[in-house]
Amino acid sequence: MKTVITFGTFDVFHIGHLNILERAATYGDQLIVGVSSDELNYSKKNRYPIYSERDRVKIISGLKCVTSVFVEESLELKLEYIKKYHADILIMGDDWQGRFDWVKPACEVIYLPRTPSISTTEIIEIAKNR
Ligand code: C2G
Repeated sequence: MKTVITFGTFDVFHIGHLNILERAATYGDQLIVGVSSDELNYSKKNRYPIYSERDRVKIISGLKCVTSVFVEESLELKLEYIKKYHADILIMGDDWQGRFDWVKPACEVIYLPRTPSISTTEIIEIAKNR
């Protein structure tokens, strides 16, 4: 049984999010997703997500390709989460290229190409200007 783990905020869920989760799932038998907490998001981006942590967890949990979801409280806890969920592969989009190579002694790390031309930030900007 091969376990894939991935992480993200998945705020204002869009096709880029679905693409990476569906692709990540094909690398193993089960896909575990760490959804960044509201507080982690605030500390990274200086703003709270549009969708609450509870709603983001519910959206990701409802996807066919996702086996289970937990709340990611800190970027530095990656290794602990990998061990806790017995993950064999960590998959992230390539905007994180190289950033999580430090977990390589514990599991394989793969960065997949991002879906071009879509991001939560762009969606928010477009919606603001409508
Ligand atoms: N993504 C993608 N294509 C896009 C937008 C996002 O493939 N057009 C991917 C990102 O590369 C990431 C995942 O979707 O792997 C989630 O993206 P975000 O919600 O932006 O996550 P982020 O805020 O980068 O949080 O521990 C890591 C963090 O929790 C990641």
